[in-house]
Amino acid sequence: MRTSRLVLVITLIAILVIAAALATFLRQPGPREVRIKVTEFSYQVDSGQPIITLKVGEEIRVVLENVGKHDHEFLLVRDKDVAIQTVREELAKGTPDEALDRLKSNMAVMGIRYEVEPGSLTIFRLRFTTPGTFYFVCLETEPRGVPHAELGEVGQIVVEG
Ligand SMILES: [Cu+2]
Repeated sequence: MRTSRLVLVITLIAILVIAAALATFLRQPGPREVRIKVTEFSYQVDSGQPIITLKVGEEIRVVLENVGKHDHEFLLVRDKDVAIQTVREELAKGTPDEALDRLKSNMAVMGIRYEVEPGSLTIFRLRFTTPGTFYFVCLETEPRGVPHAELGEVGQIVVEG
């Protein structure tokens, strides 16, 4: 009786040790997660300044959360002022929304443009192959008819070589 209990305990310990070793073996380190909260009219990265710093080749997982009341987006550009100015000019010309949408998608560096509705999350991954400074902007215009980036919805990405 005592021996069988000992065998049972040893067996259980062996199973636990094997399970722990297997869990360690299977655990792959995932990409670093960066959380961005967006509202009218700003981005907050990991509860701080809207700046993301990463290394060339490093992959990050971005969780973009819209805690505001309007649609927002994450549009990656090289020059934020040119992006704002371009949308301003199109608005002045009365360019329809669909055409403005296409224009914004064409402006996006590496085609990176993600929209996020109020109360929603948009999750995506980012990786850069060259160092430099980029900007993420929101060029949505509701409700004031002004690109949100002009009201402060701008963030910076620094890619270190
Ligand atoms: Cu916005």
